[in-house]
Amino acid sequence: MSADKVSVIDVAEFTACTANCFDRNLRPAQRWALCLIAGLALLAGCKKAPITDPPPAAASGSPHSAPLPSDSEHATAATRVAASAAAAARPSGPIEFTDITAQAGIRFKHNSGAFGKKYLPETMGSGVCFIDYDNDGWQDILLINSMDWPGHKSGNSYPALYHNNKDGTFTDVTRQAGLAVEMYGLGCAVGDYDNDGYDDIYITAVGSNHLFRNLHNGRFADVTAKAGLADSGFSSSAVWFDYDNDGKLDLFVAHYVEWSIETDQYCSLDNENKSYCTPQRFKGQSSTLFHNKGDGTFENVTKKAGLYDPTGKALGVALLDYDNDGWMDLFVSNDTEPNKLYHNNHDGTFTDVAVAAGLAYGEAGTARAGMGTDAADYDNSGWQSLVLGNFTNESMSLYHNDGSGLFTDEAPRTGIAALSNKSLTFGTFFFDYDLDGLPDIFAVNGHVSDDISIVQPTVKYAQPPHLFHNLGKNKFEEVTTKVGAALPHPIVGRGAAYADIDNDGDLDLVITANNGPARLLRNDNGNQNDMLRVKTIGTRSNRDGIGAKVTVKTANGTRLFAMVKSGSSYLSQSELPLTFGLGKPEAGKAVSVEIVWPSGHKDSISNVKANQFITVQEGKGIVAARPLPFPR
Ligand SMILES: [Ca+2]
Ligand SMILES: [Ca+2]
Ligand SMILES: [Ca+2]
Ligand SMILES: [Ca+2]
Repeated sequence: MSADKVSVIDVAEFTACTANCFDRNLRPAQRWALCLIAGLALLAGCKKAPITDPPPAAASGSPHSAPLPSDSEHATAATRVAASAAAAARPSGPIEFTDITAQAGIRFKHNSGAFGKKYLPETMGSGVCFIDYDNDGWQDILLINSMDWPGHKSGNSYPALYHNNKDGTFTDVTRQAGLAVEMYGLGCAVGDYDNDGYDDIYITAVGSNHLFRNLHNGRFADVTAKAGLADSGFSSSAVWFDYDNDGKLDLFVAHYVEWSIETDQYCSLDNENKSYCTPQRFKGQSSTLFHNKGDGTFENVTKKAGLYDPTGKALGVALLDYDNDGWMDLFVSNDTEPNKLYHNNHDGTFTDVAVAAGLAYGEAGTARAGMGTDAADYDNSGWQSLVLGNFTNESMSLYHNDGSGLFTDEAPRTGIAALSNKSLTFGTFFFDYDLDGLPDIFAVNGHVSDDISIVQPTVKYAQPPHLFHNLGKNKFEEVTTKVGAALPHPIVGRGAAYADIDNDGDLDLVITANNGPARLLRNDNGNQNDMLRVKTIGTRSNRDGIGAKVTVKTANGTRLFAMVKSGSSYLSQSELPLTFGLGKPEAGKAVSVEIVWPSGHKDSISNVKANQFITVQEGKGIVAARPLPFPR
C-alpha cells in the first residue's frame, strides 16, 4: 500500500488493523497472511482488528428477560473481507499440539501435600475445567489444587483461575475472583445452576466441597453453606444435569472411599516401604444426587432417587441419554467395583442396568479399575457410546452402544486395548481434533504408585498420553507420536479437558499432572478442515442447554450428533460449546442444524454456513453468529 493511502486513515484504526501482522510470536507465513488481511480490511474501511474480534458476549439476566447478543449475521464489509482473506490463509501441514504453557503464562503446579506417609488422596488429584466465566466468548481455565496436610504445612495452596487475554496469554485472577480458598481439592464441574446467564463452579474435595456462585463482575461468592452442597467425604468427579427436566440444573457428585488420616491403611509393594494402597483396602462411599429447588438451595435426594450405594468407589461420571428417550442417564465408573449405568425412570428415580447392558464388568467377568469416562456418538450412529480408562494390564474400554440397550467393548477389536494395556488411564474423552467428522479419543495416563517400577519394571509412574485417530468403520490408529514432540511427553497424568482457547475453530488441550505442572497444548493446523461451533442458550430448559442434543446434517447426508454436557473425563470438564468437524474445505458449504432441548422443544435451522461460531437460543434459533478465522 502507498504512503498516501495510509495517510488518509485514522492512526488508531491503522494500529488496530495492523497490530496482528507485526506480532513477533507468529510464524512469517502467519504474519504475511495477517498483513494481507489487515491491508484488505484497511482498503474496505477497517473498523476492528479482524483476528482479535471476540465472539458476541452471551446474554445476561434471567432466561426470559435476558438481553441477547446483537445479531451479527450480517457481517460488516470489513469482516467479510477479513473472512475471505482468512479463508485464503487456511493453514496447511501436519497437525501438531504445541506446548504453549510457559508463553501463555500458565504457572500452575498441583500440590498433593505428600510428605512420605503415602496418604491415599495424594495420588488421586487433580482436575481442570474450562469456563467462560465473564461471557466474553473466550474460554478461561480453572485448575484445582490440593494442599499440605495438617502438621506439615509449608504454605498455602489454592485453585487457580486463569483469564483468557484473547492473545494466547492468560492472567491468574484467582484472588480477585474470590477463589483463593484452601481445600484438599480434587475435581470441578461448571454449570449455571441459577439460570442467570453466568456459569458457576462446583469444586469437589476431601472434606467439604464448595459451590461458588458467579457474581457477574469477575468475582465468585462461596455459597456452599446456603446451598447445602458441602457434601463432605471423599468426592471425585461431578456433573451438572437436569434429571427431572424442570429447567434447573441438579448435581451428581461421585464419591470414592471412606478414608481419613486416622483410618489410613499400611500397604507396601516391596515389603519395606509404604506404598499407596489400592481401593480394595477401604470401604466404598455412596455418591450423592442433589435436586435444585430453584431458590439457591438443594435437597439431597440420593436415597429417594435410588442412587444410595455405599459399595461404590466412583471416580468418573459421564452424562448421556443412552436410550434416546429424552431423559438424562448417568454412567458411573467404579474403581475395582462394578460400573453403573443409571437409567432415568422419568419419575425422579434411577435403576442401575449396567449388568444387563454389559458395562458392569470387564470381559474376564471381574470389575476393573474404572477411572475417567466420556460418552459420545463416535461412529455417527445417533447413539452415545462410552470410553473408559482402567488400570495397567486392564486396557481401556470402548463400549459401543448398539441402540437396543446393549454395549459391546470394541477396545480389543479396534486395537485400543492392546495399545493401552500398559497404561493406567485417568482423564479420557472423545473429541474431533482434526475436524474430519469422526470423534477421536484422547487419554492421559500415569500410575498411582510412584514406586511401581520396583516391582513391575515394564510399568512406569509417568506415562505418555494416548491420541487415537478415528479412521471410521470401527478402526482407530494411535497418532500420539505423529502430532509433535509435546504430546508424547510422559507425565503422571490425571485431569484432561479440551476447548478452542484461541477461537480458531480447532480444539486445544489442557492436561494436569499429579503433584506436577499443568500443561496447555495448542492445536496447530487442526482447522484445515471445515467446522461449525455451537453454543446453546436454554429458556424453558436450563440456561446452559446441558442435555441439548444437536444434530448437524451435511449435504452428502452425513449426520453428526453431539450433546451439550457437563462432567466427563476425570475430575474435569471441557468447554460447553459443541464443535462439529465438517471435513475438507468447500466454498459456500452449508449444513442444517436440529436441536432437541431437554424441555422437548425442537429447533430446526437450515442453510447454516460452515466455519462459524453460532449461538442458538431455545425457541428462537440463531441469535448470534460470527465467522471463524484461521490464524493458525
Ligand atoms: Ca449462575
Ligand atoms: Ca434416557
Ligand atoms: Ca477426527
Ligand atoms: Ca484452537
